[in-house]
Amino acid sequence: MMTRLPLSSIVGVLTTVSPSIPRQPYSTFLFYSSSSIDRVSMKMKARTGLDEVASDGSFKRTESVWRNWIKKGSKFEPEKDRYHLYVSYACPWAHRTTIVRTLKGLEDVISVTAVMPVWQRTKPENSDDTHCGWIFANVDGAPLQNSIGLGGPFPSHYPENDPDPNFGAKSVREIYELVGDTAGKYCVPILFDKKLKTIVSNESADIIQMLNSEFNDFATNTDVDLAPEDMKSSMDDVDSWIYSTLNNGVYTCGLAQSQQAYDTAIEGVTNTFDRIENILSTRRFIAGDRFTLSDIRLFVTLLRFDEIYSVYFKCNTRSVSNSQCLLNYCREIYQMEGIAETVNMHQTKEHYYCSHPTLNKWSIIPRGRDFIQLLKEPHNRDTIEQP
Ligand SMILES: N[C@@H](CCC(=O)N[C@@H](CS)C(=O)NCC(=O)O)C(=O)O
Repeated sequence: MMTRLPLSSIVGVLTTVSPSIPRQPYSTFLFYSSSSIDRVSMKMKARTGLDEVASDGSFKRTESVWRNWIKKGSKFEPEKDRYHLYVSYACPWAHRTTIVRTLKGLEDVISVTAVMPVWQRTKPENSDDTHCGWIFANVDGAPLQNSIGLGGPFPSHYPENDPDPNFGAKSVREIYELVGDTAGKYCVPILFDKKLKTIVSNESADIIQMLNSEFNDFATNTDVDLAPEDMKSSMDDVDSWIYSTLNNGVYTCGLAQSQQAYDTAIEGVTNTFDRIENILSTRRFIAGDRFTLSDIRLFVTLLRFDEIYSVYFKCNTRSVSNSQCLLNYCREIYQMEGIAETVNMHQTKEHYYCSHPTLNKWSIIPRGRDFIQLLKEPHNRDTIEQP
């Protein structure tokens, strides 16, 4: 258990298929053998983000399916040591939850386990099952490579990652199977109920709201309210366009399977980048004068932008380091108490660059210019005039 988070071989899947094979809707799961392009098609839901491709080549994220809510008097009572977060340091959606857990002072209330960064075969013993995804640390494990046996070696555990403390599961997929999930993909974050042994939610946008408002009887920082009533409409507004064009837009660029899909997505990323740089030149925070959940949602994307999205997802029209307001905005957030401990750029880069052999077969990790070092420098956000 983390004490201080305080925080496919998918044999030639989809993107490497012969041009003679038509692209399939994301709801159709395809397996190709790299040598013979031997096609087996099974009608089932997408099981990894790499399969979520519409017929025009654009990435379409599957909606989260576990959407329960923790509330006093409900089946899911707020309680100390009842709920567990499964996260990845790499995942921006999961990162939202660990930041809120830290800022609210819920480290002793909600336990956390971070999975290992590089996706692996989740049923390696079954040669017909080519799913790849998140696995837990294995302290006795041999060094790993990527899911097609290249790259690395990657350790089988890091000091910040632990085996699954609840069930000894080897993969996140096992957690989903344990609760009888039949619909979704095997993603993090998961807010897990240890008492009822089920998933409460796998939607980060909901989890961060619950952590903010439902655990005040146990939180250390009850005075921290990251979604004040009078800011909610401004937050909803910025969240919606930032989600579609930037938080998810970077994935739509990076996972596009047609030039047209990429062109549309990069236009959105670029315009939003300029729009937020402009907003942050006169406003200290994205939804107004106070730091809110909307800033956390934006920060986790900006944090990964220069080192990963700009390079790996081809979002190279802009960079945070060349955008003065955005850079200083990120510095201010990174330097807030507890936030730096939720960031692990090493595991984040290792995940992205090494988990999708169709995008980076040899799992080479670009060196970058040490964005984290830039975030440690002084910021100027206190010079922004408050209304
Ligand atoms: N809507 C979800 C999205 C979560 C999500 O897509 N997580 C990714 C990691 S960044 C994941 O676990 N993907 C697993 C996969 O694609 O197999 C949320 O915001 O919580």
